[in-house]
Amino acid sequence: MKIYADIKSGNCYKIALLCALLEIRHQWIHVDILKGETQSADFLAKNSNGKIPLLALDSGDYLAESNAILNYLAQDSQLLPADTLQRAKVLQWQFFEQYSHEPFIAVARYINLYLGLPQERADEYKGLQTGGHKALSVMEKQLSKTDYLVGDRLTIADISLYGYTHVAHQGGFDLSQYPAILAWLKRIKSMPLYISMQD
Ligand SMILES: N[C@@H](CCC(=O)N[C@@H](CS)C(=O)NCC(=O)O)C(=O)O
Repeated sequence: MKIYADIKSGNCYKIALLCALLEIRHQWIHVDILKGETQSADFLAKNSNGKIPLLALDSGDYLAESNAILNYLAQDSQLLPADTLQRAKVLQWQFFEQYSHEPFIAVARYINLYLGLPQERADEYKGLQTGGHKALSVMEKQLSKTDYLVGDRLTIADISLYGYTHVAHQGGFDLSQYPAILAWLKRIKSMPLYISMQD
């Protein structure tokens, strides 16, 4: 299978991390967002939404949306619980990630890291901090009670939220006020087969 992606994007890195942990063989095809490669006719023919990550299966099918890709690739693995309620809780965190976490933390990081915090987006950047901290507080509350977001084992819910949380400082978020999140980040980083964004 092929994965169209950019390792610096948290949404794409989630897939790289899952593939590393589950030792899933794949071909990684770098796509440069800033050069407009997601908007080329060739790429839009694969994903009309013009976004990475995109999984291209050997069957000729394509699958977009990072969390859908995680669910697909993690099927029948220990990273996706078999129990219906536990599985729904994984989805609960993944929907939370897309609606209450990523739109603040990933966007603040994009404005700062990719765009170099231009003056005309400074107010927007500042506004994103409130929503980002709210999401981090929700995670902190859960992680003060359990080692992982869904119980006592790593699941793809953790991989989804790890993607942008571990680089949240690049969006101006100081994680030192979230001890449970810091301990969780450390726990994930020490997993056998873990790879970093730099890898
Ligand atoms: N909800 C999507 C978001 C994907 C997304 O926003 N991808 C960004 C990179 S992180 C992208 O491809 N942007 C390029 C563009 O919009 O042209 C997911 O989780 O995969």
